[in-house]
Amino acid sequence: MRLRTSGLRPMTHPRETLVLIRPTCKENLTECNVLHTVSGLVTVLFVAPVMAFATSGCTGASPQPRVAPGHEVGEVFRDCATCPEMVVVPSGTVLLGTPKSQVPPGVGRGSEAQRWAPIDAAFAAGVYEVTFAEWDACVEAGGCRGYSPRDGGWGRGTRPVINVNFRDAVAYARWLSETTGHDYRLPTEAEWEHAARAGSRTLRFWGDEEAEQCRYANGYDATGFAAKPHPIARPADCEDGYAWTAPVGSFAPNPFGLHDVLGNVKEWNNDCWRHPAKPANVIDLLGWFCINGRVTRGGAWGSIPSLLRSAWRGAPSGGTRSSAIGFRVVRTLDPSS
Ligand SMILES: [Ca+2]
Repeated sequence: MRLRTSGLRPMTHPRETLVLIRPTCKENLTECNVLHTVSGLVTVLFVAPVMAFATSGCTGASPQPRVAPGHEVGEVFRDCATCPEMVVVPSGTVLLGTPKSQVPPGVGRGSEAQRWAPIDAAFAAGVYEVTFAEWDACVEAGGCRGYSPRDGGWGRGTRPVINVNFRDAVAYARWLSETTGHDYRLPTEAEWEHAARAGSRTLRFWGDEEAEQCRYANGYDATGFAAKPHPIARPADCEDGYAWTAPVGSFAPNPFGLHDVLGNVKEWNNDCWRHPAKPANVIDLLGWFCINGRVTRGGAWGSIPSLLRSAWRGAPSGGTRSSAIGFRVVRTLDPSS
């Protein structure tokens, strides 16, 4: 076992608050927003009884970050020679979504609404997006449906695997589980966003600004524009050096030590797309297919800056095989693993 330290940094950015854990109900924007606006003597005299009542409804709040017994946050491991490198992240109750005032134009109303979500499973996340080398090892071992996806002429090896649909990604996770005896799978939306945010409440794990994008993410930048000018789409005002996919880990990691959570390729999640404020569709619950598409997250090499945000949500058909979509696996941890 070793601990990842190179990618970790103290979460002390003035606009970055540790939000892994809901400390009190006062932090809940939907349940307790009114309480936030009251302070001092007024709070003591008039609001305390209301606060006591309101906080009594905050069931499920996590008093401490949760980590599977026997594991440490930042612990990095690999379950086999050709398996993805994994890092342990904390669980807890986390804040997802984008503040209403910061939702970019064009994003569907309320589709990124802020909400608290419990992350019940202790888990480890892939440090990198699954690569062609890892996918090809799966195929050589008889897994992954024997499917060899095209690389677009961009190369294989450490580049993220592309042209894989949702079922392909699930097949890879299933093969990993069978090979290692551990529970590998695709992340839920909440797990993905939690891992991508790594404690940040800003639009991106490095802050709100686009200016720093080229240090942390491979998106549609000056390099991409030079290779493929778009008449309308505005590239990031910087140069990241990659017009298409980049080898995984080419950019700085987030505070959890995860690389390329934003940019490079969009990543399949295990959830059907639905509006956060609406119940799941009956057809979705049947598990046959997702009526509104499968969720992808993170944006890709061709994504404009407004899509390279922690809360951005894509919804392609689960059967889509695209040069802009890949995936990252997670592994459920339990005390015996
Ligand atoms: Ca780029």
